[in-house]
Amino acid sequence: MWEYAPAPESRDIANLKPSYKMFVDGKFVEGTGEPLKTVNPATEEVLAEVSTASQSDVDTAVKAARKAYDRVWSKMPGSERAKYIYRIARQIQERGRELAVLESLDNGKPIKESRDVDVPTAASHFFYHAGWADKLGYAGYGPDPQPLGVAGQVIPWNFPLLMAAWKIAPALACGNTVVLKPAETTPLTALVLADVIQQCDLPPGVVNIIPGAGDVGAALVGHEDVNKVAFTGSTDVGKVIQGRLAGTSKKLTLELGGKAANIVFDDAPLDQAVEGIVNGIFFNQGHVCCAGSRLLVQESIADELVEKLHARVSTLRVGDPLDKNTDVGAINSREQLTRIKELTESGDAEGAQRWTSSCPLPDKGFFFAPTVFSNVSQAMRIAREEIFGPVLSVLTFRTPEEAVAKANNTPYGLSAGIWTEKGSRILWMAQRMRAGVVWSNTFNRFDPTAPFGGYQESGFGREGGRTGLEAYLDV
Ligand code: TXE
Repeated sequence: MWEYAPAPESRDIANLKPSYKMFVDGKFVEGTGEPLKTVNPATEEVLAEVSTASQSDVDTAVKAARKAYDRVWSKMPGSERAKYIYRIARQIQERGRELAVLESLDNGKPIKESRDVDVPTAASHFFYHAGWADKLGYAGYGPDPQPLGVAGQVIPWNFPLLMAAWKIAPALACGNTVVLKPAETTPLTALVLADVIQQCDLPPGVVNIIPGAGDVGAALVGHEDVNKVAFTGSTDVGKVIQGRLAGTSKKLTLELGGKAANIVFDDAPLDQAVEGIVNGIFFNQGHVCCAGSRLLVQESIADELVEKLHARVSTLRVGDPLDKNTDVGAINSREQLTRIKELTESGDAEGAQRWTSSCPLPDKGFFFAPTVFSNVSQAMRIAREEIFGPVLSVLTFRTPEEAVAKANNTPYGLSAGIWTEKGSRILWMAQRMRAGVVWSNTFNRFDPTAPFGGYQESGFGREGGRTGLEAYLDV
């Protein structure tokens, strides 16, 4: 039976402190909001108490960002801004172990993911955007594209450090200043990033990090002196923000939910496809906006593929996020676990066939066994709604036309995967898919050079790549 034996040194490696302050105008200060307690989802223990922002703290942070924008950051040559951003990238690398362990403690994700994906990708976003800071005149937007001003950024809990990097790096490269609100269940790595930023001597006020719940996010995005809003989170909240910003001059980008199709044709290399399917839905416990949560498999190979999939999923180890052998860690919060249970129960009620991995689950903490539903029809909730958990719905198709129709039969449109040996089919499919990213013979590959973002209810605007710069410039 699995036992939770937290390595005593993990708290030291993560440099975990009993309390954390918010970061405003270059200093760590006590917020005047109600402090929050952040919990280790693998043990349900409180990790630390975290200061939160009140409405007046939001105002103070925005004022600090405005002052830094007007007086320093927007006037600084791009080559100088680049030096600061490179420094941040290098510091993230140097403090990679601390950040990875802290991320796994606060979020619940397996250490091998925070170590090999979250932290290095966060660093690579700063490296990549540092490279743009002095080349914006060559980006094709005119000789001297202007920054927007103060960016108010709200991020979710599934990739706390990486989302902060996605948001902050392009904003800074383009000459904007930032007030960022991390998610209430995962504020810690963003606050260590604030420490990195302080150590890198960024001018005070260029980046401000203010923890808090949705009300703090609402105050930030609604603040009259914020010029640009970038939000990653649920489609429901994205719509509320879009409504509130209507009629204002604020520029908005939204990165919202998804219900991606991972499509497997009968000529696909099946073992490779199985790895891609597993990675597509069980990576980060399925808490991924672009997770491949709908498997569309060609009817002739459906039984064989599902059998192989069950065998492979049975080998996944669920448990202690800090164990290097863990494949699936903890669900980030009790609320999210409840949401996953409720949606999977709807799958049972609507007649889908549930298969659950028999791996033992820890007694404490928020865990959910990898689950695969077969006999899923398009009308079922598990085929339509974002579950945001380690749950895969299997549907079948006969022809490429049917695969496209089913893949596109969703209000979302963030990503998709296609598995086939036929290059012409990949191109044919990709042209017809309404999804911001289409992977072929791979899944969940992220790169700062590639623009990422959605169609339809998955949001609008792109992050990453040259196109991502448009979100932070007047072009
Ligand atoms: O999201 P919220 P939740 C989806 C996923 C998940 C569901 C709910 O399906 O099950 O959303 O997650 C801040 N104004 N995604 O409840 O509430 C909030 O404090 C401004 C997909 O956690 O959207 C947090 O910082 N900000 C998604 C952030 O918004 C507000 C990632 C996200 O929280 C706000 C997360 C408001 N009115 C969830 N209300 C993805 N695209 O990857 C809340 N917030």
